[in-house]
Amino acid sequence: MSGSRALPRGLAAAAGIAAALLGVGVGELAATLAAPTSSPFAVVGGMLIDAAPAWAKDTAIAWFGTGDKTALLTGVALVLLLISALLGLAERARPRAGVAGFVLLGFVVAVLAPTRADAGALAWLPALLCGIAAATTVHLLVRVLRRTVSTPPRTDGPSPVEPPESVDPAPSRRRFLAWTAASAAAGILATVAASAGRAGSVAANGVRTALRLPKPAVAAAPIPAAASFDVPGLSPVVTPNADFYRIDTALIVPQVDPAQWRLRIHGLVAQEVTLTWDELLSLPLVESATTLSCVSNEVGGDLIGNAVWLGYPIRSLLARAQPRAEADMVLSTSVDGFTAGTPLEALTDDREALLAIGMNGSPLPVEHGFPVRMVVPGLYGYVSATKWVTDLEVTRFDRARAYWTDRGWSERGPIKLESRIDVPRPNATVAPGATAIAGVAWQPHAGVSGVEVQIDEGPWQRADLATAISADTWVQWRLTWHATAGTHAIRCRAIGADGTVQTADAAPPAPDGATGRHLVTVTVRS
Ligand SMILES: Nc1nc2c(c(=O)[nH]1)N[C@H]1C(S)=C(S)[C@@H](COP(=O)(O)O)O[C@H]1N2
Ligand SMILES: [Mo]
Repeated sequence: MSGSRALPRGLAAAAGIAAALLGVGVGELAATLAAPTSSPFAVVGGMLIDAAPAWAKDTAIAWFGTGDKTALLTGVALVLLLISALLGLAERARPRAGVAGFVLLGFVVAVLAPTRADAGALAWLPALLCGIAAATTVHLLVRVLRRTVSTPPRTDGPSPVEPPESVDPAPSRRRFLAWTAASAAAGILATVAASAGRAGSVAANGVRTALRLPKPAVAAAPIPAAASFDVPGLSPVVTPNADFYRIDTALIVPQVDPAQWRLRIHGLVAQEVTLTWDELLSLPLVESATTLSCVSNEVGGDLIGNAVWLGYPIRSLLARAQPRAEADMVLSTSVDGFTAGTPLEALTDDREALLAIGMNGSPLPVEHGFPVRMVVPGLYGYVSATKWVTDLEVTRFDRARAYWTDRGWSERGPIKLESRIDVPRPNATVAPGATAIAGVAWQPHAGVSGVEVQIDEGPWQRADLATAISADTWVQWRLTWHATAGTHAIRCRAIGADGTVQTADAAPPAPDGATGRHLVTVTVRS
């Protein structure tokens, strides 16, 4: 009997999947030991992230929010499982076809890995080992599978007239299943061990915990009590670090040792400047509250937060470097290759644009840019808030392009005037009578002078505004509503410091930030 035809397809696919799992385990282990930023998953995921156009980032964030990375990696894993099942089938149809497929996959990723910005010298190794391990495994497993059906012709049979003894395939099948399960289990174990090892050896976390921030030369004024309304469910005026949204392209959070950290300021400058961590700490640091928003924040969305940052004014650093007259942009680069293009003016005017090392009284959390990031009042994060920053190139908008501007987002990204209803929650059911409607409003750098609320198609009513920390931060607002039975639509709109009314025109986040008015529908019991 001919081998392939009788081989169950399902088992061959299972062999492919088990081989891939073992390969992934080997690749992840190799990454942890030799090239932490070059896990095959991180390489493929990172390339997909970099290839994504504006609408794709927008859709991913709209669907998955800050879980966009988990969603991406899950997607990559599912595609890999599908491909490996197919390679199992290929190996069944034609010995070594699956082997070739896995070797090719590993090879392609190994060639791509060193092109990533954060690649180390051994970046190519994990993917190569992953491919070889998967190829070897699929070959061996399918060979065992073949034995479950094709048995050698019996030349020493007892008697030619007796019907050929039917070979019992059960033991070899059991052996196949055992080996397949063992390969899959070993792969999963290795992957778990590798990620645990990576999490445990996160160097930056240890250094960060031991660190004590210097006292600011200019401390932020204490947050006035009048900055906060006592309304349950209303966003706190200062967002705790643990609740602060996180958006970046890093699948593996960059680990930067402050002792090795350098910031180079160069380009169109009279004087190149290099700054070390110790030098930065010895400078007179400033504390300042600034609201940071992501351009991908939808109307009513939560990709926004307010923190008290500790850092050194970027304008003072640039004053040392002395930008040339023709310069109009600073291209900041992070260790992982992300770039942002910030108008030079926003970094040299009187706003508190900081090279920040502290966030709400502690060193920057690793995922928020430890040890050093930028924070610029009034600009969306994608054009200003580079985390893990190591390089500032003074240049021109017509000469340099940044990460997101290369992908269809606008060159300039001033944060738009917006407001959000936090209380009541969308689709809440509330009791009739006096009910608090409350939220936040912002236009960092410019400031907000008022908020108005509309119930159904009624008149716009002025809400109470809390005391703003400064024009750079969002401000809480509140209105007492005498709720009557039925379903009601609540809308809000902010009034800018200059009297501008927040627009009703709805625009999506791409290419330069969403607009429109937040609408919350509630049901009031009778
Ligand atoms: N290195 C790096 N810095 C980055 C990004 C990034 O992808 N990589 N994303 C930017 C974007 S789009 C935003 S909105 C802010 C978010 O900062 P947070 O994660 O601390 O809230 O970081 C900015 N800085
Ligand atoms: Mo963003």
